[in-house]
Amino acid sequence: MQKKLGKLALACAFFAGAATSVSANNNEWIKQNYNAHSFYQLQYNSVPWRRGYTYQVRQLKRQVSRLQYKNYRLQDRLYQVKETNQQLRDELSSANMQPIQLGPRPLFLVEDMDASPLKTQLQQCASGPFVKTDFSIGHRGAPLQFPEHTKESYEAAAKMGAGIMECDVTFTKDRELVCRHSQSDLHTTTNILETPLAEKCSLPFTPYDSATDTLASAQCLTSDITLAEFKTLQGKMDAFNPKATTVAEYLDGTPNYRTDLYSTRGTLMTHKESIELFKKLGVKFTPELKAPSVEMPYEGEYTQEDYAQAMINDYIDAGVDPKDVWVQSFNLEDVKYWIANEPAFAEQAVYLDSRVYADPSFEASLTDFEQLKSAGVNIVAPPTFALVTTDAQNNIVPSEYAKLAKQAGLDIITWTIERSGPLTDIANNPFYYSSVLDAVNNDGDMFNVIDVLAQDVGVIGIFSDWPATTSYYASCMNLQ
Ligand SMILES: [Ca+2]
Ligand SMILES: [Ca+2]
Repeated sequence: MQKKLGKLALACAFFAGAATSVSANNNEWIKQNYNAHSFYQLQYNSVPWRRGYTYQVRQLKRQVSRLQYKNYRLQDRLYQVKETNQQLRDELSSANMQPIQLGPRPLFLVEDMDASPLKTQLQQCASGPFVKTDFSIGHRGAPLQFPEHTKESYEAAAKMGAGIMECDVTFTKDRELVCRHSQSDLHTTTNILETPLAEKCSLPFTPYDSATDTLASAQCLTSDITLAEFKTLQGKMDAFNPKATTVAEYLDGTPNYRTDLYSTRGTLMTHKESIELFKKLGVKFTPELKAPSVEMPYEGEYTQEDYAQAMINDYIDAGVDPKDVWVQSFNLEDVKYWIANEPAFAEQAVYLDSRVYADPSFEASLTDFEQLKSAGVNIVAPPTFALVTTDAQNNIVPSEYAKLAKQAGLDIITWTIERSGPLTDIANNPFYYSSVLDAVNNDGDMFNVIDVLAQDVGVIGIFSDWPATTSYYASCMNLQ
């Protein structure tokens, strides 16, 4: 633009110069002929000069008008560029490309690490840049602080750079799919017991009985209520007080390392709504088909296959690319159903492996993993403890499970980081670290586990209750 205006100025200067020189010649001619000619003659004789003058002025005007036109075109182009720029800004400000915010926790954990080259490396990433990554999976959203499977929890996880988000899928009385970790957890994850819908619960609230030391209980299933009723509930932190004598006490059980600070508006979501929200947030999808808490076929006709298919149908209906979806199930039969019936979605279906804690006789073997692989399973996902162990020097190293699964050509995803509370107190909540308890005694040790999972085990993603932590690591190490 400036270049063009410069040219215009140059052109004007050139023609102004030409005009001055014509004018000088003209004056000379007038001087030479003044005495010999009448004013009339002078006027007559000056006509060729005037003609030349007029011609040049006309040329100059044409040039100016051409430049003005070019200028107009450039202005138009500039406007278009500005408009495109604004569109890009709009896209950037949509969550899809939104700069992520990791908050203070990841650095708090880094500073808490024992001295090591890894600590030094992670410290050097303190000021970013941080980017969204598929390595960082929002486990039910960001339930370390936000009520799980709520809009607010998902939005928080996306803000923290989770590239993939989880909706655990179950169904209501009218067979609508909704996001809940279990078909049977409304009494601990929502305010249902405080609402008129409490009377629809499978088992009503029963207070703690100190005489017999019988713990407080209730059971409210998503299939106890309709979708419309489900949508009237409010999400809360998943917890209950087993010694409660009132509903209010029962609901008030959040562990002290979590918080109720964000429980004031937990918006419940259907599976379909989660798909639309995740699209808007620019994150990918990892729905888990939860085992039903009711007998299947439900009401004698809704089969497990219907249910497994319904979950896939929601992605097909929403026009989601199967490459952006990692369907999960603990039930190998569900995975096999997808392999047989929805091969595009089965390509990256995740078999959640509970055998490592639910089956005392289970021992990882190459044969077992090869059988899974040849059945069409491409990704296994055991809990973190199954993938790591300690060596003679108490270093965290890959487990046999990890080595054999990789050897069989399986990809590995694992769960769940940030679900154990303070690691200084890990003995009281050891599940996820049970194989490396001797190597874990402060919060910063979490990064040592993440590092071994990422670099030595080679997991493709980690579920986290606070995705900022895994996002920080992934950005620092340039993981995709
Ligand atoms: Ca899950
Ligand atoms: Ca330590």
